[in-house]
Amino acid sequence: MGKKLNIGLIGYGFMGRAHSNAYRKVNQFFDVGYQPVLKAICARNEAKVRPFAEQWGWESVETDWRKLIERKDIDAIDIGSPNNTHRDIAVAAAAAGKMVLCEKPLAMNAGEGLEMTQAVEKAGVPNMVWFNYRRVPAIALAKQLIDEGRIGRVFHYRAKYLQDWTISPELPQGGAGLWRLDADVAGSGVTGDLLAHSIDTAIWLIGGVQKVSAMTETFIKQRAIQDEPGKVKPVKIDDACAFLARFKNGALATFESTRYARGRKNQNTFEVNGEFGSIYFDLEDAHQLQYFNHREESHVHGWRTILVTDSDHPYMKHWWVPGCVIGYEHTFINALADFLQGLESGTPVRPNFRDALETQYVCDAVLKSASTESWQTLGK
Ligand code: SOE
Repeated sequence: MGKKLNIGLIGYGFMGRAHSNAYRKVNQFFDVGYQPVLKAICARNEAKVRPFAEQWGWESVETDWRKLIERKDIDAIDIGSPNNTHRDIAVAAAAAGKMVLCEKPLAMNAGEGLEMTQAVEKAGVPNMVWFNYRRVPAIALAKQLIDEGRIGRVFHYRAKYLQDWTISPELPQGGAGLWRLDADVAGSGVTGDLLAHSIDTAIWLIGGVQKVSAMTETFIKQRAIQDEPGKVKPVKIDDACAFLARFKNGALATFESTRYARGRKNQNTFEVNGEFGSIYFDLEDAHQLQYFNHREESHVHGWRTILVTDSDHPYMKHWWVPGCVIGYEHTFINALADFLQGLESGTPVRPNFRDALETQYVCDAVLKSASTESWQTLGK
């Protein structure tokens, strides 16, 4: 089963479940030289974290992340807690010589992200950011098709990330699940939470971003505070954001994200238009990739739908027989397998903190562009 790797996970919310599931399943499906051990789960609320530990098979519980980091029996710290905790935990974990895995977005802002990146690089510890959508087989196939030169020079990239769960003005901000609506905890709204995914995917597929011009809107200006009945607080997050971008290679892009698109639950799409073809992906049909090949004879031109479930498609040989689709949770298992394979092979996994910092710089530039109504140019 490989070398044991003792994990200390911080956070038991949505991502705590997704990561716990990945630690439990990875060795069942991937032949990797490391075996994660669910050593300790950490969260401030002991009454809630204890049953979580029991449900998922965590061996022990901590209520203070500093104690978790001090423990000699922990090899890797996994940060699945809200964004305003990422920096302090990652910097302390790296200083203690632990491997660090961190949920997206890397940080509240690029300043914090830089500190975190410098900390893991100085300590020389393996690190990864859970941009799980890179591990959707169809998105990994899109990367393969682009890298194989099948669509040639890329002219356009068009990304959308749409949800609808915050439309009600009655929805409070802060606390479990709803910390994403509180700028003091999340750093930003859809830009950090959703567009960070789209930007990470875009940089991976197309390359670096040169400049951006953005607009944002906060539709509901104040909300009640979940954990403080009777109190309201101004809403400081961006509810929606749209921006234009120019990539360093000259391609043009549009990105749009909102939590106010009635009927769209988690629609994460992109289209790439190149000289010889185009590619389209929609997370709500995650097992498919649309591909148009202009180099075919013109009488058979047309978009084709590739069912990305064959054993020669990315990741799929580890799962079921062709035609049997995998889902959201598998993207985390695939990501973890890549992290462990990186440890084994000595070729570190991507995206690492440095990659996620690049995305963070784009997020910061987008927010600055929106607040100053100006184009923002990214550094080299
Ligand atoms: C927000 O609703 C959210 O849970 C994001 O935080 C995740 O990163 C995204 O994958 C799904 O939506």
